[in-house]
Amino acid sequence: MDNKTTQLRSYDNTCRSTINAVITITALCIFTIAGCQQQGRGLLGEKRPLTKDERMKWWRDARFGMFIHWGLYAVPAGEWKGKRIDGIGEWIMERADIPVSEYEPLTKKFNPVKFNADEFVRIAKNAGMKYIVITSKHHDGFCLWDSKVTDYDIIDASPFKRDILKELSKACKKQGIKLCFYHSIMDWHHPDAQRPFYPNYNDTKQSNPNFARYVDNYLKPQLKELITNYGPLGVLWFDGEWIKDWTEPMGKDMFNYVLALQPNIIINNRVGKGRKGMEGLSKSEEYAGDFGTPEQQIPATGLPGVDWESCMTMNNTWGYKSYDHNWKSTKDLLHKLADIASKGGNFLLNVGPTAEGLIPGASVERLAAMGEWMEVNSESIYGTTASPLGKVSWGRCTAKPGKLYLHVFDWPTNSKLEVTGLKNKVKKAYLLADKKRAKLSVRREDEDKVVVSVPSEAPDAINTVVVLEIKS
Ligand code: H79
Repeated sequence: MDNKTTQLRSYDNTCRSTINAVITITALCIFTIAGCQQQGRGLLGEKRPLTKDERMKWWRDARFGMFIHWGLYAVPAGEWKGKRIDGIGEWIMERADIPVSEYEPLTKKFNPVKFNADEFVRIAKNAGMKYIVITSKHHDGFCLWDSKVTDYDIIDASPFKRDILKELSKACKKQGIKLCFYHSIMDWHHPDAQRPFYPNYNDTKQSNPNFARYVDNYLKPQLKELITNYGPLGVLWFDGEWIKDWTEPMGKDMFNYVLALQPNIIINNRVGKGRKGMEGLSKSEEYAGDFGTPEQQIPATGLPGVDWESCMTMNNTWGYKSYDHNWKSTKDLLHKLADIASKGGNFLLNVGPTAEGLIPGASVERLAAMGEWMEVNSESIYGTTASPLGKVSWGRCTAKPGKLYLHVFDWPTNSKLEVTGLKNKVKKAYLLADKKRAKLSVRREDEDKVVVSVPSEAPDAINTVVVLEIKS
């Protein structure tokens, strides 16, 4: 009964209708639900689901988060048996055709004694990030917490024997950062999942006849552990949903299962089968999930009413690779942050800690530099919505009620910043970095064009924000 009632309840107030698989539900169940909802309590004792807008509020305001890909793959760090393995580091088990019998012993070498959860969280917070999404379990199946349903975890299998997620959960709580988990649906280690497909763990044409057993006895209990013992969580970030065994009804069931455990949690669209490849947005509203997940890319435009988050690496890998030095510049990263915010999305920027437990120096430096910009300019990112001006020639634009933030990447050479597409009266213009908010003069040149007089030199070489207070 628990499953059925869960399904009914969780379609949240936007009511994604199609209440499937509940045809046989008894009147008793229905009365139970009605009773619980009237009291404002869920069946598991929590408050009943909020509206989607209420659930998404903190996430939409946050705009910037840290992705952490960390696991056994940090030990080989991109090399296997003396050879450099192409591709993303966390896929080395698949890319180098490593059997479980040879991959498992990496647990003995995973001893990240330099790990300091407070330091990880501090690095994220100082960058201006509001949430952290860490791999509780990636496709290789290794678990960063003390899972009761497996010994393939940090406590039972590694010499480290410290619960990484517990330490992060405490540090996040202390520093006011939302903790979120990435959890892979696909599992190359579990015999009832993709393990038997070796050497093609990612073979999308095969299915495992015992997959339902993996979902019921392993995947779901793990999620329950994570939500119950490490929560409340901000987001559950699923991945690996493209496998043949996983179906949209299973995705909806999982969505409901998770919401029943924590009604205000946010779940990405990879819980189901609706994602359009790496572009990441959902094919339609019919599919499960709260937000779209473009991977390593930024949509050309925003989509009104659609929540999305671009996840991206700073070099070419998610999991640590010792020889990947192809780092994006701070300028590029800050421009991406403004670009994403100007289209109404979130930026989930990745770090891949080493097997010693450190975030690579190149990442730390870039995050610190982003933090310096955010320290001055975060008002133009947090809680903003997409640009009402469309494309602007000199940079990007974000908005709040009564305010436009002009993110100027290319500073005008003649001290005249032209803003086209703006019919509203401009009440005041100033540089966001200017604490005194000294007025910049504004001249209307056309029905839909104003010109702001700005200093001859760009105050910030990467992105200077000019604020326009406008009459709505
Ligand atoms: O965790 C990081 C990567 O390890 C993981 N996602 C990020 C966040 C990732 N898994 N796979 N990939 C990245 C690339 C794989 C893409 C493919 Fe497919 C899987 C090609 C075919 C199957 C998904 C489904 C993308 C296109 C179709």
